[in-house]
Amino acid sequence: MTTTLYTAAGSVGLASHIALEEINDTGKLDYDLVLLDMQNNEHRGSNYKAINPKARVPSLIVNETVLTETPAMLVYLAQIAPESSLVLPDDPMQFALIQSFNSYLCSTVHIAHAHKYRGNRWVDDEAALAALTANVPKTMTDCCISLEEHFIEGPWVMGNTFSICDPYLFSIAAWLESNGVDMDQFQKIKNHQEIMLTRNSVKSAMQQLQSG
Ligand SMILES: N[C@@H](CCC(=O)N[C@@H](CS)C(=O)NCC(=O)O)C(=O)O
Repeated sequence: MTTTLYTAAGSVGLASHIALEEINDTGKLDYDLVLLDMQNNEHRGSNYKAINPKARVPSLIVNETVLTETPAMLVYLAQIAPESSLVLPDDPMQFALIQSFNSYLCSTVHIAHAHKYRGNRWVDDEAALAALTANVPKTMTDCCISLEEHFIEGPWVMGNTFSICDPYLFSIAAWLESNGVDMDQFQKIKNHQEIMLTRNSVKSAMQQLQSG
């Protein structure tokens, strides 16, 4: 089996990258990492669009299959490595809660963040674009309130057990300060960032991004 992750520094690809490193801790999966230069729009070039026509990162290529969308990639990685820290719960409701959290990150929090840098996906008009961007600190703060009050149990998202929610939250939490969120209001997210930074998988992924 060949596995390749296409990702970029500062992107949500970090979630799947950390997940791959979690699996590597058990010595079970070799994978190739391809870092795209998003600042120079490499993800919009014809080479990458031949792989992922959506021109977004990440993409996970397993043999001939191209898998996109972070929640799907995380579940796939957990399913192929049940002996790793990513193991999925057998209980249907526990698994549904994991899906619920990751769906919220994908469909709501990531989109609220995209309004800051990619607002022209939604509006062309300059005044509308400025209004959309100006609202980002508020919408992202609202998302964080929801994460803290309704989702994150602590210390890990699902309580005492690490799960595929944790690399995802860590990747998105890295954007919060630049989105104008006052992190002092969100102690659970801050604690989560701290414990994630102690994991080998996170250290290793971040080192690869820095030296890439
Ligand atoms: N729903 C996708 C979102 C992927 C996505 O939008 N990635 C951003 C980077 S965080 C991207 O590729 N942006 C490039 C662009 O909009 O041009 C996922 O969860 O994987």
